[in-house]
Amino acid sequence: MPLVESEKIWMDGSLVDWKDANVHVLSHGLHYGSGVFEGIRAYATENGPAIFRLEDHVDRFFNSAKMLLMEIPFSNEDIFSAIKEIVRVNSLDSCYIRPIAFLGYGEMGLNPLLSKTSVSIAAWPWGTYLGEEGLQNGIRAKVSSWQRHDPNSVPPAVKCTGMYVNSSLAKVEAIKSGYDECILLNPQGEVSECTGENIFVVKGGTLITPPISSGALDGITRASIMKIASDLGYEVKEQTLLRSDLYVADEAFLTGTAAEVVPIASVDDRVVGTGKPGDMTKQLQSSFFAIVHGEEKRYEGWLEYVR
Ligand code: PPE
Repeated sequence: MPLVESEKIWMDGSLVDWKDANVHVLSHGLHYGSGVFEGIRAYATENGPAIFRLEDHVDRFFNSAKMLLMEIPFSNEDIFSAIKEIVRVNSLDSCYIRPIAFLGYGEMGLNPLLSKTSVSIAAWPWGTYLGEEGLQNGIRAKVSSWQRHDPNSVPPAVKCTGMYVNSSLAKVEAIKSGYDECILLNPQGEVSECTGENIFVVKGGTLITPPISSGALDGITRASIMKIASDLGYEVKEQTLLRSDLYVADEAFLTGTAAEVVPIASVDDRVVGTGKPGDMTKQLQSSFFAIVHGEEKRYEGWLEYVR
């Protein structure tokens, strides 16, 4: 799917035309993967576009930078308002938002401390990440032959551009072997997450997701689903999972900002449950979509209205 362009991109404090949002080929981030980013969505509501859990995304953005000792030359408040502004100026009702901070042009060589950080924020309409069919009926997943990063090589908690080579390898493996998505295990063989999503299973009525210490990103959709499920009265556990736990789960699904909430129909060709989206999955999926569209007043605190 080609990118649907919008008009303006926020770059280091100014609004520039989409086509002019360029960087130098000797930018540090391009050579060494020295960038941190976020993926955020805004959804249409009856009060105009609302950004989902903006504060949490901005906090995670700054924490990623902190872990890399990357200095962001803007305050948390500056980035928060710039994100709202970019949705507003592009007159977008619903969109995906991509803030990125990366080391720019200035010095080459591995030492990142010599380069200045550039920040940009783009927003554009982005439809269903894993396809409408997947969202409705579930996707076919495969356990990847690639492992998630060991926390002593690159911390999985950092949403850093360079570490997505690992996710891309796994994504390509999935596609080339006829699956929709890969699940990655950590070096100890525990389930961590998918290429760009967290993973959940349902077993005996309990909702289970691997702990962050298994190498998963502290997903904001993950945290939202855990809260929604517990508000609905379900038992929710963070528990280490092995790949065999996925094979015999009653239900499974993945969560992410881009992907949203997507049922998993099979893992390594083992049908999960009935192979159709399970009851809890469907209920959590529909609550999630109602909440992001502003239809559930008790979760209003998660919405940041743009107008
Ligand atoms: N794990 C990984 C590795 C990941 O990249 C994401 C988000 C998640 C879990 C879910 O986190 P959250 O969005 O806070 O619920 N992946 C982003 C990038 C996707 C892309 O293709 O680019 C996203 O969903 O925006």
